[in-house]
Amino acid sequence: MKKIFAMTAAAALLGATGAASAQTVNVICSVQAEWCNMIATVYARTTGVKLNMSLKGSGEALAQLIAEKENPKTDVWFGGTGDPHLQAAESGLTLEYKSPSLPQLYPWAQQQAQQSGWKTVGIYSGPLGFGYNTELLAKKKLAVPRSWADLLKPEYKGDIQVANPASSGTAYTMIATLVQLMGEDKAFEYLKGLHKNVGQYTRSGTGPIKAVARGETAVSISFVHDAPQERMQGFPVETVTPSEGTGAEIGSMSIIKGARNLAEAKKFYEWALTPQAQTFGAAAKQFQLPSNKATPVDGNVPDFKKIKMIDYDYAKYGASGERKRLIARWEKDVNSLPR
Ligand code: S7P
Repeated sequence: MKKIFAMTAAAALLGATGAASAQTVNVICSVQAEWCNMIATVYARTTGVKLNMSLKGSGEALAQLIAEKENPKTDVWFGGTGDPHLQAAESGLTLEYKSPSLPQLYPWAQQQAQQSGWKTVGIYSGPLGFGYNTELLAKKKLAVPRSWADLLKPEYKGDIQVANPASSGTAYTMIATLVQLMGEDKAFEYLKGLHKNVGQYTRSGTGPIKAVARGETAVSISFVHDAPQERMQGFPVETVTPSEGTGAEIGSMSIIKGARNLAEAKKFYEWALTPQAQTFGAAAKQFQLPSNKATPVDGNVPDFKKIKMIDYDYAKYGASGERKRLIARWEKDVNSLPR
């Protein structure tokens, strides 16, 4: 019902400008498939413009954009953690574009745009935490982990999943969060301890919460907003945020430098910043906090006021050199160790 309402609202919004056209926009979509597919359907119906969607996690999306730098095939990169968008901006992969809608966005979304030299913009935010399978924890007689420190306890050995930071923006957010919380050397000592308890490093950031839902692992390090969708499907999934504090992503959107369909890319970008377009996140059961201040906030969106958040330095940890250096250190100091 909600979904139909959201589609109707978007259709009304676009009705005035939605003349049929044979245009297409090539989009790398780094949110979950349901949201990507919903906006593609609505946008085509209401504007006549086809969104050619390629679904990729943030780390993989950045790798693709680097590979196509000399001959870009993508027009817009929609969603995904903000750090790789900042790295893309710094590497000259994305186009400077100052949206007239910026004043309608929360300060964190505007700051993301400013820090990138107007080459990206925040479209949502969401905190990092732990997902857990209530039935599996009970069966294994394990307590709910409530702190980063808890995850090092030997009883969780093999029962924690997190993504691989070399391929996942979610996992990079974890490393950057720990470095800011503990200082770099202590954070890497921590990551070595965590490594002993990790049963599997997944390719994508959403893999671990899905594994929790299916009962393949008891605990995941995941974005908290990715859990309600699993719960709504009947899986016994709950989340908690670590008592020491945690970081958050600023999910972002960028126009690609050299975009072949630039005019249409800008129209789609503007649409994606409207409150109406941003309702499709929750309609597709994705519960990040939308960046437009006028977008209604669904009750499943995590309440940041109740979470101990660190003051995440997006500029520093989104810088290309820093990101590459920390990932390389993780490969060398942590991933090379036996488990
Ligand atoms: O849509 C859910 C979500 O967690 O996935 C995005 C992102 O693609 C994760 O990428 P990685 O696979 O590289 O970790 C997040 O921005 C988003 O909140």
